[in-house]
Parts: sequence; structure tokens; C-alpha cells
Amino acid sequence: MVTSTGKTTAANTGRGRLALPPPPRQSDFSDRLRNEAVTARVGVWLGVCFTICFLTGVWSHYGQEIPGWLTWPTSPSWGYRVTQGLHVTTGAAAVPLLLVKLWSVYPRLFQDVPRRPPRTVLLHLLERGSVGVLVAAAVFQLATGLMNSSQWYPWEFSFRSTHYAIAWLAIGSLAVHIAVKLPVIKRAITGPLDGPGPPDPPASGAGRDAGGGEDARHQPALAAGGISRRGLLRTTWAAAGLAVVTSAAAGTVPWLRELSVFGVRSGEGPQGVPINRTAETAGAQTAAQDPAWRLTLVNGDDTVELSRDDLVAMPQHTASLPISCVEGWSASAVWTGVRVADVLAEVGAPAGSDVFVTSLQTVGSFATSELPANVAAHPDTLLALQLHGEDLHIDHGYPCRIIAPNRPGVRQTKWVSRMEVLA
Ligand SMILES: Nc1nc2c(c(=O)[nH]1)N[C@H]1C(S)=C(S)[C@@H](COP(=O)(O)O)O[C@H]1N2
Ligand SMILES: [Mo]
Repeated sequence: MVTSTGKTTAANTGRGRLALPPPPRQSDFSDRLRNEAVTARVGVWLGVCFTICFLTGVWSHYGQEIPGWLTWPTSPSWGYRVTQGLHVTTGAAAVPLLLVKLWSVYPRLFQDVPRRPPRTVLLHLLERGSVGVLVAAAVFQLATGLMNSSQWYPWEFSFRSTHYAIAWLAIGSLAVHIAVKLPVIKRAITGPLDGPGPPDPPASGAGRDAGGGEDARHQPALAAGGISRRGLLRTTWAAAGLAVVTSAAAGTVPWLRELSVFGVRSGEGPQGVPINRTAETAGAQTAAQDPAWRLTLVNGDDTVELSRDDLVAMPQHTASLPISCVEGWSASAVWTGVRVADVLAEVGAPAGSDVFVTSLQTVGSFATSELPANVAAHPDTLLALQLHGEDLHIDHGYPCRIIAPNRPGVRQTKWVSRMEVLA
């Protein structure tokens, strides 16, 4: 095997040329901490986090765009709060795990590419290609997820559909990666952490991971006072734990929210509940305060208009329901208002109708939402007029807003102006 000391390249000797240092080779990285025993242990937890993050993410996507075959559950009312909390915290935990894992394997980037036979070359390239896709997808998901949590959108594309599409790429390439590496994973997990263990494989191509490699004697011993593999793992678990605790806390504790660098940015809002978009930024400020505001109910050819006083005169109900934002924060609140089912009855809507909700908003997304029949019929699904016993603050959706159990925050439409019964 060629060693690093044997490398003299034309770039070093060529006259008049820029003397670039030669690229490193895998064997130049002799850190004893970089070992499959470490990589596999971090990888298992990364895999757990990615799987939970994927499942809760798909669930959240469905919650915002319910597929025809799914009846979105209305209970428990805090269900989405939990799944979205899991999504954000496992995503946050995956950041330090991914960094450590990439650090532990990145010398393999400089593996020698086998020259023959063609089958070995092909397998090698395929394996590298699939790892490349996995790393790119994983980094993209974590980066865009964190940016979304901090409500920083320096991109043009739709966050949700892109994050959703790349999620499938990430989980698919993860499945391939686990399948390919299964023998190594098994060996590495069951083997001792601190023993010399099977060495990293040589740079000889795909499918050889389980085969021989550099002799364990070539692995330099742990330098006195250096961190041990065990220490590295403990530090990694601590970093992941910290990421979980801070992202979870920042999602529920207002003052922590202000401090968090990555993590929710909504801060404290009026009436003790954060706000994502104010009436002013939604372009709803004037219309929401207009005494001429009317709620328009449409059912086929029938139309009914209700003033806020009309709504106040109807039977009022109170429900304690959380706002659970997709961006990771959530807050419980006590809402009072008219049942959506009662409102729909005003326009003669049959029980079990889907409803399309439109707001006064003129700028930005989330101006409309759909209430599936089972949600519209739920006794806790309200057209809320009050929050914590006071009239809704304009930034919380005055004159009235939708609030329903187990519903993603983006669909809890504020400044409602029109409700139309769909077939
Ligand atoms: N019309 C309208 N309704 C909306 C939004 C919006 O931008 N426009 N934001 C939604 C989002 S993303 C969330 S999390 C909740 C937040 O409600 P709050 O601002 O009262 O806390 O409102 C939802 N309702
Ligand atoms: Mo949200």
C-alpha cells in the first residue's frame, strides 16, 4: 500500500507551477477514534432519529394536505402537538449525530477507486453514489428543517413539497445504505467498542467491507490524555440530548424561544400565545377592523351573512385546544366561540359536509383551509371569538378564527370571512 510519505507528485516538483499539496488518501487519516465501532453506534441512533422524523414528517404533510383515503383523526386533541414535537426534536438530535458520523467516515471519501474488474468498479461507484445521495438528502433535510423552524426562508421553492419529496429520497437511500452495510453494522455493534476490533477496510472497492484490511497494529494507540471512543460517544449523546431538550423547550417556553439560535422564532405574542403572522403582514388589518365585516356562509345557491354580534348571540362553547405550529412551537389556549356545526346549520348545510374556509388575508400563504366533514362536525371545532376569556386580539384572528382539535397550526385559519360548503 502506498503510504503518505511516498507521495511525490508532479505538482510538487513541476517548475513554475502552483505547488498544490497532493490530495489526502484514506490511509493518511489514522485517528483511532474513526472506527466502524463508533460509526455504527452513532449510525444506529441516527437511523432511529431519521425514521421517527420521516414518519412524523409524512404525518404532518398528510395533516396539511389530507389524502382522500385518510380520515384525519380529531383525537387526541394534542396528537399533532406530540408528533410535530417529535419531528422537530428528532431532527434537531440528528444534527450532531450526522456531524459525528460524517466526521467518522469522511476519510473514505479519499479511498482509491478500484481499476478492475469492471464489476467491482461499478459496485464501488454505485455504493459511493448512493452514499452521496444519502448525505446530500440528509444535509438538505436538516438544513431546510432548521431554517424553517427559525422562519428563515432564503429560497424560492415551496418548503413543504420540497422537504417532503427529499424526505423520500433520504429514507430510500438510507434503506439501501443499511441493507448494503448490514454485515458491517452487525459486526461493529456486537464487537467491543474499545478493542482494536476489525480495522477499517482498505480502499479496494465495494463489497469488501467484511473482508480484511490494514492490520490492527497499524492503528495508532490511544494517545495518553486523548479522548477515548467511549468518551467521543458520550459527548455525542450529550450533544444530541442537548439538541432535543433545547428544541423541545424552545417550542414551549417563551423566553427560551427568544434565545434559541436555530429553533422557533415566533416569540411571545398577545394573550400569551405566539403569533406567526400579524394582521398587518397578512394585509388583513383594515378589513378585520371594519364594522361592516360579515361572515359569508355559502351552501350551493344559499348565502347567509352574519355579523360578529350575530355570532356572539349564538350558543357559545369553550374548548382548551393547542395551537401546534409545524415550525415546532406549540401553546395551549382556551378558546370560546360558536361551534362550526352550528354555524353551518345556519345555511342549512347537511351534517357531514366538507367546508372551505377563506380569510381576509391578502398577502402570503395560509389564507385558506379546508375542514374535512369529521372535523367540521366535531363539538370542539369552533369559530372562535375569544381567547383566554377576552375578545381575540387582531393578530390572533379577530373578528373570528378556526380552531379545531388535533389540527396543524397552519390550518387554524385566522380572520375568517367566508365558509363554503363543499359537496
Ligand atoms: N389567515 C391566516 N391564518 C393563519 C395563518 C396565516 O398566515 N394566515 N397562520 C397559521 C399558522 S402557521 C399558525 S401556527 C397559527 C398561529 O395562530 P396564532 O398566530 O393565533 O398563534 O395560525 C394559522 N392561521
Ligand atoms: Mo404555523
